[in-house]
Amino acid sequence: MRKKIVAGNWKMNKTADEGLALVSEVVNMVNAEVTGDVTVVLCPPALYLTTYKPYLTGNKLALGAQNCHEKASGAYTGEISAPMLKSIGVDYVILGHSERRQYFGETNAQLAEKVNSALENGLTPIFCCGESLEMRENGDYLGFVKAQITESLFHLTDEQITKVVIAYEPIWAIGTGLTATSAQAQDMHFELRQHLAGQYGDAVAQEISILYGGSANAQNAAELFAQPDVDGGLIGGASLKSRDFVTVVKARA
Ligand code: 3PY
Repeated sequence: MRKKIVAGNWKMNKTADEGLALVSEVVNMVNAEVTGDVTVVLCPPALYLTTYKPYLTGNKLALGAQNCHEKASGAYTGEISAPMLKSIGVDYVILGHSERRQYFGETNAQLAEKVNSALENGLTPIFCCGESLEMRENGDYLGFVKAQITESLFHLTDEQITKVVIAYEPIWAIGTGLTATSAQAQDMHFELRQHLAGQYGDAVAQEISILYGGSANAQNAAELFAQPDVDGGLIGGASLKSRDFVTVVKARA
């Protein structure tokens, strides 16, 4: 059975107090209302991780960071490493979000190193992939997304790849209000699982959770999650409102 996961990517939002109010609401709602088997990962800005950690009570909630550096330590001003995240009790780290690829120039090769560092330090990478609108309309978008996975993940062993969570986030659906239809999401997730099976075999591919991201929200989550290869969601805007986020969580539980 693949792990069902709903992760909230807060991006660069919320002051410390606003964030703490959101965490408290989400924790209370999840513990009171969610009975099914789902892991809920909160990914606030790194600055707040230590403060929020003690508030994540219950057995469903985990803490995630939005990025880490590929090196363990050194002269990299402003950066945060995987061992540092692990040392404060973080379990997950989002890697290769399209915003980091676009604004910070992250490459598939660099992301391979970040994935290695996360795994070496006992963090679960949530590895993001996805194509632009131009690519979807005019290009080999499937080949493009498969190459992101090949170049950043296919050096891993069978054991390591099963520790990675993949998030398919079409860039044209991020922050645009557009969402992939459930059929488009399922087609891509199925293709990505086939791609993983080609490298690692079907049994391993069946163990890897593939999340959908890109304007998933309280209205469309149930239909997306009903697809056989959609194992959960990486949620942007809707993770900033407790009721909306917990509605998404309940759609997956
Ligand atoms: C979105 O939902 O827009 C996201 O980018 C989630 O990571």
